[in-house]
Amino acid sequence: MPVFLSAQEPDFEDRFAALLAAKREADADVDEAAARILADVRARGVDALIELTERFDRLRLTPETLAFSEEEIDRAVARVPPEERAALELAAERIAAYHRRQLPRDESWTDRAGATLGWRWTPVDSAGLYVPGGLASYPSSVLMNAIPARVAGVRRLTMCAPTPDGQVNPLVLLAARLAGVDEVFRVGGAQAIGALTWGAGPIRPADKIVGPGNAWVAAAKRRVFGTVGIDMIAGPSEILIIADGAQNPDWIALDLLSQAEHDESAQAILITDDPAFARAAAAAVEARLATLERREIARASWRDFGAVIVARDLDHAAELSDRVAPEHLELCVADPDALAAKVRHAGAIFLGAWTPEAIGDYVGGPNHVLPTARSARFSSGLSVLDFMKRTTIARMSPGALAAIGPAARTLAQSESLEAHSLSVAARLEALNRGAEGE
Ligand code: HSO
Ligand code: ZN
Repeated sequence: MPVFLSAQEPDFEDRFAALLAAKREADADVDEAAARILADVRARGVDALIELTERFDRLRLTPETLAFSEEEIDRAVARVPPEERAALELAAERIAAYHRRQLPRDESWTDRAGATLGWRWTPVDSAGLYVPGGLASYPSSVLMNAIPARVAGVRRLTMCAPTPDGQVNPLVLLAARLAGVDEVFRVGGAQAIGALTWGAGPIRPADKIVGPGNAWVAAAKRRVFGTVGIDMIAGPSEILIIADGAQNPDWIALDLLSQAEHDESAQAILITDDPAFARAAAAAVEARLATLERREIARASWRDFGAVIVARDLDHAAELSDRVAPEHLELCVADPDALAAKVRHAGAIFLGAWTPEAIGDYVGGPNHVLPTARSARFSSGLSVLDFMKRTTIARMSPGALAAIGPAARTLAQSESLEAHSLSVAARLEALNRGAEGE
């Protein structure tokens, strides 16, 4: 049974706090194994990669067959039914259009002291995109990770995906094509992260590694962070829905289940101001669970981590939601804009009854790689900026140096850094000499 909470009950605060503190992911202790694999790839390069791929994916590769050839991709892509191709193309266009608006602007101005200041954005040279194998190999996630990189102007985009027993999802390869991925390698796991970090045979090092993965991949990404950039370590999916009593309980139930079906550790929470609606929605979830294809996964998630909360009113619902800081927040209420204005912490907000979160997973346009496990309190979803960095720029005129240089000298002296002080002083003296000579 999911948790039922009502703001009317005296122990509400304690039970809500317990819900917030609930640990959803057992940390698989794979850090040592990931470290060993990374060290092996770093030391032995492509030989280690080939051995590990044979061991884990039962696939014998050579340095020549590590990458998919263009012909192999052509053949796989040709197997994609037209309807799926068209859907993926629509998704790719909409995601690209949304992300183009995120491109940041360079700035430059001259202040009153005469200093010209600013900053300039440049993309990373190369990005590595990890795509998990098996059930979690989502073509939509390939688009969501690769398109922002392309829009940012990343020159080389490398994808690594395991192909256990040689199996590939043709849609994943089509998504890579549509998103402009330059090269695709048949390697997965911590070994792929090692190859993207230090290079191995035909796989060249990347500056930034993004994309979801299993516990080994996550551990490897944590370890290589600093040598390369990484996006984030994404946890199991979450949805929080604030709904008023006028909603269709079946729609809300399906939206809750759309995240619950991702993972047994996913979390779906409904907050409403209407106790009768809370009961109706919970009943609708049970009814849908009876027939859903992924009912085993969804039921476990709903049973262990689901929650139905009756708040005092919608303002209270927004306050509670902020304390959760959910990955996805649906506002299914009469005036979603007014309620959204009160929300401060959420990865993505979906306004109104006609915006199911599933639209955002595929074709809405915003990114579906979002902060989980309450990290929306301090971080954001994947964007074009994740593939760019900012260089600051400063230029002093002689007048500007004369105006602000003395303060720099004073501070340098107070930090006992003599060369700092002298490098400013030498110039100030030259300026003074010039002035005297006039
Ligand atoms: N909802 C997931 C992304 C996804 N959904 C991919 C379907 N496919 C991320 O939170
Ligand atoms: Zn989803």
